[in-house]
Amino acid sequence: MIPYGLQTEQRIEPLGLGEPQPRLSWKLRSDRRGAAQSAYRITATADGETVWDTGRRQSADTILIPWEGAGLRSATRYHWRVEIWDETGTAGSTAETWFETGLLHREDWPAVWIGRDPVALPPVDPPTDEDLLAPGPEEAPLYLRHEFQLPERPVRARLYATAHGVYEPELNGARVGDRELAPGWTEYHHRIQYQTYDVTEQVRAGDNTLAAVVADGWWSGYVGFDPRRPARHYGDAPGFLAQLVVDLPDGSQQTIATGSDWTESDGPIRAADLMMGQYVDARRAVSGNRPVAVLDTAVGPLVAEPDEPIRVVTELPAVAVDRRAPDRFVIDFGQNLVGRVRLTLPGMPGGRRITVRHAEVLEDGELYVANLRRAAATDTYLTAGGDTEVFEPRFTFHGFRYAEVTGCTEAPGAVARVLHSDTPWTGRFECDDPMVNQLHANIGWGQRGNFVAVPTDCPQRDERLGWLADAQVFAPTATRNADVSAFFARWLRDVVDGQNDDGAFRDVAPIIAFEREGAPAWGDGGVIIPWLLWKTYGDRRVLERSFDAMARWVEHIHRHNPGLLWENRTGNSYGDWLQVDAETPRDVLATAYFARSTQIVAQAAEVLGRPAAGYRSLHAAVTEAFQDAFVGDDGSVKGSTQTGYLLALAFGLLPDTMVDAAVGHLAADIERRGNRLTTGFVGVSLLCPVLSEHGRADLAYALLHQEEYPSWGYSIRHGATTIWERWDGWTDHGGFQSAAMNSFNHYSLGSVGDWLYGRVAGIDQTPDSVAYAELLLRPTPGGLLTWASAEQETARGLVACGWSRDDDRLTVTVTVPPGCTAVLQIPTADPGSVRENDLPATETAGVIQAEPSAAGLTLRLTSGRYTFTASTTPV
Ligand code: RAM
Repeated sequence: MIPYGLQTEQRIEPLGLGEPQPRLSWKLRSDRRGAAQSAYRITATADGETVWDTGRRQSADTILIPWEGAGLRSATRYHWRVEIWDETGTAGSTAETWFETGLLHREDWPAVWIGRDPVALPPVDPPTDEDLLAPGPEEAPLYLRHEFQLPERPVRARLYATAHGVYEPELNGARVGDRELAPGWTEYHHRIQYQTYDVTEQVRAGDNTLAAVVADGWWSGYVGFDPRRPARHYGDAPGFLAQLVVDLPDGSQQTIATGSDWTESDGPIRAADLMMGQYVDARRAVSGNRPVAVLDTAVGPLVAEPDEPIRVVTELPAVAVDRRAPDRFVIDFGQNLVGRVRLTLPGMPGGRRITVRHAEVLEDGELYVANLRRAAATDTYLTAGGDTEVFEPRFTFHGFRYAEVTGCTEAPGAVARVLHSDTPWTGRFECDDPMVNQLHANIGWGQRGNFVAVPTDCPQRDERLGWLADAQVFAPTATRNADVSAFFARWLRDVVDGQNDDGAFRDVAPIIAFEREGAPAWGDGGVIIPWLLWKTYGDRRVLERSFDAMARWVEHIHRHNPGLLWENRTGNSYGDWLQVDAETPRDVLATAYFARSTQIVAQAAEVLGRPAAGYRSLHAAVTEAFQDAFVGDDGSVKGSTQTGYLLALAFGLLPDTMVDAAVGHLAADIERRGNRLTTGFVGVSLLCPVLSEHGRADLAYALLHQEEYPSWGYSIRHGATTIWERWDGWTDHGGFQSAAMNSFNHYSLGSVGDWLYGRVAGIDQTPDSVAYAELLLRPTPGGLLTWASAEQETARGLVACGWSRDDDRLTVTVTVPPGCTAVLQIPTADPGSVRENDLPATETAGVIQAEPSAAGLTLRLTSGRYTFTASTTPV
């Protein structure tokens, strides 16, 4: 049995950790059935000294074990190793890793914020014709610079840096690190993240230059759909803060920090904005040496970056470059993606204007940009002149599949550079239906493109906001595809900070434009996501840190709705947003969420050992109020919409005696429409899971395979490579939906991904399990599929489940990580036929219990890899 994937604070080898009591985790892998950890020992060292030794601890724990070693020092590298003992008490292998602390104390920061001194700006030349299209000097990014000398080459050098805006550091002319759009976007009024870079190899003896380019970013650029510029959400202009700490061979230390002795210059980037694009005049060198202003900003609130930054994660080559005019090309990258284009331009005279526009879709063969609204998404490059030139904008990103390049007469080389918050990818799903595989791919691309600093609704138009409902419906799917533990935990701090004095969460976090109280299913994201992180990753700390806010949200709803139906203070009350041909009553949806959030708060209170009884009884009372007001004697739910039934069934709001009737109403509505859905953002996440849970996997499959409008298949049939915002984003009958709101890259309707993993392939956990300790494996052969399989790298190790069938045999393959158990349900009408190799399931090593039922055979398994076969006589 081998420990692997060691993490500190849910990250591998984090550099610049800010958490004073980090938590350590490892995963386990073994080929042996029943393998489990019985004990562990953690030892940690810093500067060659032992700072923690747990000794042998009799414990199966592997996740998020809090640091109990010596108090952590700033800027120190800690090495830790874990040794494990297996279930027989035999010492097993060890594994090691490290983390390095950032600057843990305010006093660690001698640096001061610097920015442009408007008084020092050069006089503006009268504009030439060409310049009329160019941005003014006050919009240009900051080119900051500082020269310094070192007596010797350092043995260690760290750069700590952050910005008001987005920045890229440089040392001695070379870029530092691989982060994009640092410091990311947080609720800047409450905290700005700093980044830590290991620059030991980039600093030298003698003369050195530390530089940075800083653009507006979220700080002072366009954000959301607020047309003001600068929108002054945070500040008027960019700023920068950095310090380079070098350790010299003689044991001395020097700190080079931002201050009044830095200078500012002009450079080729004349303007850069996340939504508008970047304007580069390559003829301009970095020149001039103007004094900077020391900004009147108190240092802080600075926090260490707690999750993986945004990076360029992959590149896609152009699949077609189509000449449309002597100097105009339309390029297809074959995939709706988020990032930017890197152009390789043929040799040209200086000053040629190259323009790159972006679009997700084409209309009559040309870029369709109406749905970008005010986001210009246009990059401009004035050539330097001479040989081949490479242009890639740096301080902007676009959502696009197509790019139009104007201004060169020879086809440019083009590569799409895909960027997103670099959450490690952990999931794989596959089956034999290409359309379903495409759906899964579309969901993954929607996740990539919309996990950029915060979980956004869309990446292309003038919006790109952290909408809470979108996030909460999609989060379960996101946890399947990637390790989003640290990403969501960080964003939740913004959600909590956004709560108003009355206890209301908002619709979006960070708060931009939407000052109103959160709507039902939107504000509830502040309750649902911390709970999900606890259940999926075993992250108790995020639950503790969110708990008071979660409770205040429920109390806020209760206080304004003493009748227990959520009718007042519903904010923008979006209902089942973008549903089709059905109107779920808002009070039904709101009250269902009131019940659900109250239930979660009660459960969270129990986990944390806080008083839960009050929330338990409130939950019972809201459920009763829901039944009295909305549920008919025949099991109907007011409004009789699919989403109404889904909410009532998924959230347990019906008396047991009415569940079957409600399932009947739900199924009848779907069937009456020819196996079509009507669900919007809220209902869709429950649709297939509820049908599977209540014996109608057949209908869930019918919806999955549906290719007529409205369905996932319909969008795929029309070329979708991401999930659309609306079922009718484009239809045969109506063409494009209103450009006022029509994104082709929204993840919400992709929340079905959770069901692909959880039911189609069959990976889930039992209701009381935390972090997949007790798996619930329910492979569900059905629909047009003859096989499906999924794998997930969970917090405890690799989980897999897959099945295949032919005319008379069903084969089920599962992997249960060491220390975990599994309840595996094998669907067969002949439970006695289940075997592994030639042995009946009951005699198979690792099978603890076997229970036949009408639905098949339920096996309780220890850890290990298993392959069972069963007869496929229909159940
Ligand atoms: C749209 C957003 C988002 C949704 C809100 C209500 O503008 O794109 O997806 O949550 O409206």
